[in-house]
Amino acid sequence: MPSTKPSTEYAATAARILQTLGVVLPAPAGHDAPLFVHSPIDGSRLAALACTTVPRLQAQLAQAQCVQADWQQVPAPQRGAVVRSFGALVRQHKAALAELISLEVGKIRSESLGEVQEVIDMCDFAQGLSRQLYGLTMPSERPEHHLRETWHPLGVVGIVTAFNFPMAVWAWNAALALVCGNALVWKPSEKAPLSALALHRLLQQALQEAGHAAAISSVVLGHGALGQALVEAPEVRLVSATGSSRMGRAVGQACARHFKRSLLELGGNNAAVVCPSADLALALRAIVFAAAGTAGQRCTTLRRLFIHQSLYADLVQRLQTVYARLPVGNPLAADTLVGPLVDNLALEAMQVALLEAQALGATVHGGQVVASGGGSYVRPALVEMPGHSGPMLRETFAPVLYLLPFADLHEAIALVNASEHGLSASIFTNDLREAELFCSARGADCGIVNVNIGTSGAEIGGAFGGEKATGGGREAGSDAWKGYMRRATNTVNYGHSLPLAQGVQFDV
Ligand code: UN1
Repeated sequence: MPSTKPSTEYAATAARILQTLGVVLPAPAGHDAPLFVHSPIDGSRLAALACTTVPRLQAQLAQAQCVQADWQQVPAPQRGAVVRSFGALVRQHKAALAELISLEVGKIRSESLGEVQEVIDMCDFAQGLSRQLYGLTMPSERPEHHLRETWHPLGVVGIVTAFNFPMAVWAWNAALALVCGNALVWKPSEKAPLSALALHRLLQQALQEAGHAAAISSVVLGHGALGQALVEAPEVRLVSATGSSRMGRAVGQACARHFKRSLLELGGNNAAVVCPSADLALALRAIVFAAAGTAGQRCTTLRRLFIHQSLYADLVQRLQTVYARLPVGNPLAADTLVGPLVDNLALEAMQVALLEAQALGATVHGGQVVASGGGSYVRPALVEMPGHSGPMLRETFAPVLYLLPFADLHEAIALVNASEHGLSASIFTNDLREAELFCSARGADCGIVNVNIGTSGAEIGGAFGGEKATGGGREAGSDAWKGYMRRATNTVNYGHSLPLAQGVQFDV
């Protein structure tokens, strides 16, 4: 897959974007191991950065805790105004930010623009929310008493994000955490620090223009050990972590040890069911975007497809036809739909999964490695499985779609739920009963359950997250903001007597 630009030009383009945004990259000192950033497009180096040391992280956390005291006193609508200004800056620099995402993680242009749009949407949402941090009032059982709940800032929030959504997932957390009155420390993926530094620079600008302290939000760069130090730090009241279930388990356990909150958004082995009444042309488009879009590297990517036996041969044939002509290549090229995998390890994991499936007797269509001159490009794979087993039971972060026929919807729902993860599931049907069953308590056991759309590409207005090994956290819309605040239940006695609840008598 030839690059459309010589590799040095990618580094130059990234440097130009960062410079326009006013980002000063942390330069590595001579004796430290630098963090090398590569472009998945051709494997070329984009930058070498200094990692944040643990003492430096601790200093940033101490500063964050210090400014937390002031930030939580700023009225929420004023905090919302800062998030609105940040969103306006992101709008202004949308194209440059999107280009940086494409360079650093290899997304096609349209998807990179979509990711930046998700940041903007989140800012709009959070700004509106800043006037709607509602608490309930409840009737008290006692005369002349008032019972209500009030919501208060929680404290410093640590945000750990993955490479595949290097801007949007932080924005889901940051926009809410900020209007909720919390300071932030962000550890982005070591594979995508430039996107983080660029986006964060705009937040710094918005904070500065409104006269707020820079330390309200900061970025730290490094590997797992730094993330662990962030999670363990006493200043951090909530850790929001996106990534593998293995990482999430460690984060969740560490948070539990310190009685701090965790908000986990982990893997998904997402499934869709195609029923006999489905609109097949619509289902086909939805399935291909969900399974092959983003080169299979979304946590919401469709990985398991259960097709009613009456349609199986027809739909698999149609999928094969579409898959065979999917344009795989340089994500900056206008007609590309499938860009590169993030690195060679991802490519190896995909090949291992395909070999395992073949050893079980599966038929694999596609999945070939595409010669690229540096990047890890593959043709998306369709895998006809002999049963629900082997690699089909785990999340491989690559464009592999496992296919299995089913006879009865209840059987298909059981297969959807026979996964350690519980992020996203879809049904394609025109039968109201089937659709409602799938969305009901007897249906898919996921955090996101869709009808006649794919498993990926959720809007920010709904709460995002899933069950089981997906971690149980909810981010973005709906009432996810409550995770970033502490709730106080207030009982106010405005009378002159002291009746006790539950009729208890205690006269002294
Ligand atoms: C992720 O892959 O971690 O629903 C997030 C989607 C996107 C977010 C994915 N809005 O696919």
